[in-house]
Amino acid sequence: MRNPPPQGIRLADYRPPDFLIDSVDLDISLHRSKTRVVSRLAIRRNPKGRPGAELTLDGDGLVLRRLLLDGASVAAEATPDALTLHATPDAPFVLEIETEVDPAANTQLSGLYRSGSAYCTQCEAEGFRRITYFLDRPDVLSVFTTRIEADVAEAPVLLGNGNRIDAGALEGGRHFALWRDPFPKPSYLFALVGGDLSHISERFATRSGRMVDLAIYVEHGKEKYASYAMDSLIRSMRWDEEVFGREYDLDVFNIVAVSDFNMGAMENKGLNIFNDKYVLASPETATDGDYAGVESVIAHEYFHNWTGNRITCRDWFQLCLKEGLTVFRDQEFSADQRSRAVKRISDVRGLRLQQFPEDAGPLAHSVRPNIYHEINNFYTATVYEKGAEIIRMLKTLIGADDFAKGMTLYFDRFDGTAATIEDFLSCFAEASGRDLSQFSLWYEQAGTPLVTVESDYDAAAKRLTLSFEQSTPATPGQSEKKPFVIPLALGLIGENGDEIPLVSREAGAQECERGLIELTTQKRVVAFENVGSHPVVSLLRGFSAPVRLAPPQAAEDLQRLLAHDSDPFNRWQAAQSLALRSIFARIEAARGGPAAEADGPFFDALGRLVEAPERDPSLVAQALSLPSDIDIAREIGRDVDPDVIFSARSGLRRDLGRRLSAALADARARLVPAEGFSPDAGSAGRRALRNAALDLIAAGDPGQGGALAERQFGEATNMTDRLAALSTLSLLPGEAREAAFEAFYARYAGDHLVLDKWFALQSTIPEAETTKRVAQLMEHKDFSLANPNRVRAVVGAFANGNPTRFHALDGSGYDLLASVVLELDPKNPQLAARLLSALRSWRSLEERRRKLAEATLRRVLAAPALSADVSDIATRALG
Ligand code: 0A1
Ligand code: ZN
Repeated sequence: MRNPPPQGIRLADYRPPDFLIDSVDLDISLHRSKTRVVSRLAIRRNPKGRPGAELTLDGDGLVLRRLLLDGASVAAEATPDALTLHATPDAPFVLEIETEVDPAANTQLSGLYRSGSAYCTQCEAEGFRRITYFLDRPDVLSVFTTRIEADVAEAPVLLGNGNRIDAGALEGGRHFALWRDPFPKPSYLFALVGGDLSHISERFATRSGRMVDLAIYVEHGKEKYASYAMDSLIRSMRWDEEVFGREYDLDVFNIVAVSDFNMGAMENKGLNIFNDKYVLASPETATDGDYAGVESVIAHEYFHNWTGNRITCRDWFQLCLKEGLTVFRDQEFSADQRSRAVKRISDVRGLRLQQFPEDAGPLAHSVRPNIYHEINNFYTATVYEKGAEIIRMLKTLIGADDFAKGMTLYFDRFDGTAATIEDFLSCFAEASGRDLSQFSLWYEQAGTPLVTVESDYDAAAKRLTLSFEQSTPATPGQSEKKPFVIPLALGLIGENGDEIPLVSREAGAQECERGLIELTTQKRVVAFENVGSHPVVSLLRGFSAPVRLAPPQAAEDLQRLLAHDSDPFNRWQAAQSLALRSIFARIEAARGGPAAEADGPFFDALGRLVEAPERDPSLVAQALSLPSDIDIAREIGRDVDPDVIFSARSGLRRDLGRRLSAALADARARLVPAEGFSPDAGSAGRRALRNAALDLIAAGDPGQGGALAERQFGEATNMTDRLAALSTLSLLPGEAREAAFEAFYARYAGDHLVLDKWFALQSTIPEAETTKRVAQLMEHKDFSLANPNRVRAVVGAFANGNPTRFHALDGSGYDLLASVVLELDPKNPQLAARLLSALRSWRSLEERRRKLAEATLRRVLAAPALSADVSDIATRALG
C-alpha cells in the first residue's frame, strides 16, 4: 500500500507537471485475477515544467511487465509505487507500459475491482495508478481511447468512457469493444465496466438537437427498479439546459449500478458508476427518502459533466470547486422538482448534523484545505455541503442575475481546463463588479462563525436597533480568524403577525431594506425606523449563511415566528428552537435545577399546525420532528452526556404525543393514502406526516401506538409506510417487535438494499442489549465486511445513530468500533477511516466517556501496519 509523505502534501507546494500526456491508448484484457493492461502514452515536456526533469509516473501496488520507449526497450526504475525514467528524452515520445492487475483480490474498491460478477473501476481520487503507471493528477488532461477485451460469456457488456467506435468477436470466446472519449480528461475520470448486465434505455434530444442514447445497466431482473433513475436523469438533463444553459456533449450516457461501492456514485465521463442504492427504487422496496436520494445523486453525477469534467480541478485542494458547486446545483434541482422549503430544511438538517460537528472538532478543515496526508479523507461534509453553502451565499450576495453571468463566464473561460477557486471567483468578481477577496475567506478559514444579535426597541422613537457581532472559534492550525462576509437575511414580524416594512438610513440601506444585512466587520449596528409595534426579528431566513446564532430567542418570540413568519424555513426553525428550549429545561430540572417551564403553549402551537388542513403536510411533519440527540449534543457543545440527552428528549416526545394524541389521530385519518403509489413530493409529504404522527402517538401511548404500528406494518403497500411502522415498533421492546423484524427479513431476504434497512434499524435501537445484538448481526449469514453498504448499515448506523449505546459507559460501543476498524483496515482502508471518524466529537463528551474515547483512538493508532487513511484520521482526531 502507498505511503504518503510524512510531512503531508501542501497547496503552497503546487507545481505544474513537468510532463503532459496528450493521449492515452489503453488495451485492457479482462481476467478475474490476471488482467493485462497495456498503456501507450504520448508524452511531451510541459513548457511550464522544470527543464531537464526526469519523468516519474505514479503507481500503487503495480508490477511492471514490459516497458518500451518509442518502440524500443528502455532502462527505468520501477517500484510498486513509481516508475522513473532516469534519462527522459527532451522531444515528445511514446511510452508503452504493460502491467498486470488482480481485480478479484482488490478489496479496497479503488482501481479495477469486481463487484458481484462484474468488473468495474473507481479512479477518484488516486485509483488509476492502481491500474497502470501514470501522471495521476487532475491537471494532466488526456484524450483516452480504451480497448476492452473479455470472455463473451463472462462479460457480454463492455463499457468505457466516451463513444463506442468499434466492437467485435475474437477467437477463443473472447470479444472486444473500443471506446473513445474526445474530451481531454484527468485519469480520475477514467472508467470501464465489463459484465453480464441488463439495461433499460431511452433517447434524449438535447435542445440543439443532438440525440443521446441513455442507458442504465443493472443486474438481470432489476431493470424494473431503474425507471425512476432514468426519469431523474432525463429531468436533470433538461433542467441543466434550462437553468444553467448546459447541454450534454457525447452520443451516449451510461450509468451502471454496482452493489460494492465505497461512496454514493462517480461521475466518470459518459460512464457514471453508482452505488446501486442510488439507482434502484420501487414502491415496495424504497422509501420516499430513497427516491429523493436517487433523484439527487443521479442529478449530482450528471451535473458533474460540466462542473467537474468539462472544467476540472487543478489539484485536490480545489476539490470543493467541483463538489461544492455540484452539490449546490443538485440542491437547486431537487428544490425545483419538489418543495423548495422542505428541501432547504432537510439540507440544513444534514449540514448541522454532519458538517457543524466536523467544523467544531479536531477534524475541522477549511473548505479548501491547505494540507492533506490522505486525500480520500477529504471527501467531507465540509468540502461538499459547506462548499455548497458558499455558492449559495455568493448568489445571495451578488444576486441571481450576476450569479448567472458569472457562471456563464466560468463555463466559457475555463472549459477544457483544470481550474482553481481563484479562477472561479474571478468570474463572479468580474460579472458583479464586486471585490470578492474577503468573501474568499469562506474557503480559507475553518470553523462555524457565531453571530450574536442584541436587539433594542425604542417604542417612542419607533426604532429598532440591532447590534451584530461575529466570532469564529479556533480550529486546528488556525487560532486567529478574520471577519467573514456574512449575508443575514431578515424580516420583522409585528404584534399582529404582519411583516413590518424595512426602513433604514444606514450605509448600505438598500440591501437592508431588501431584507439582507451584510455583516463584514466584527461588529455592526443597524437601525430600522418606523417600526410601529414591538417586532420580533426573523433572522437568517432560509438559513442565508452557515453560522450559529445567539442568544436564544424568547419563547413568546419563537411562538410568534412559528405562527406568522412568512419564511417557511424560520417557521420550522422556531419549532426546533422551542423544542431545544424545552429539552434544555428538562435537562436542568433533572439535574436539580428549577422546574422545566410549561410546554403547553408550544404543544398547542404544534397542535394547531397538525389540525390545519391547509398546511403543507411535509412542512408540518418537519415541524413535528424534534431535534435529534446529535443535534442536541451539538447545541450543548461540551461535557455531553448522551444518556441525559436521551431521557430529556424522550420525555418531550412522550409529553407531546400525549398532548396531541387526538389531533395526531385525526390527521392520520384525514391523510389516508390514495390508491396506488406515487413518489411525488405531495404524496410523500402526506406519508411523512402520517408517519410522524404514528411515531408521536406511540411515544405518548406505547400500547395504542404499538397496535397502530403493528397494523400499519402488516397492511402497508409501500416501503415508506412499512419501514416507518417497523421503526416505531423498534422503540417498543417485546415480542411484537421481534416478530415484525422476523417477518420483514422473511419478506425481503433476497433484496440486499432492503436488508440494509433491516440491519440499520436494529443497530439503532436505544437499549442496553443492542451492542450484543450488533455483534450478533455481524455474525449473521448476510453480513459481510466486503460490502460497504452492509458495514455502514450495521456499524455505521450504530456508531453514528445510536448515541446512548455507542457512548456506553462501559466502553463496549467504542470497543466494537475499534475492532471493526482494525479488522477492516487491511481490506478497505477508506471505509475503515470513515467509520473511525464517528469518534470525531470525542472532546465534547463528559470526562469519563472522553477518556474512554481517547484511549480507543490511541489503541487504534498504536496498531501495527495501519493504513495511511486510518492513521490520518486517528492522528488528527487526537491532535
Ligand atoms: N466524485 C464523487 C464522489 C466520489 C469520491 C471518491 C470516490 O472514491 C474514493 C468515489 C466517489 C461524487 O462527488 O459524486
Ligand atoms: Zn460530486
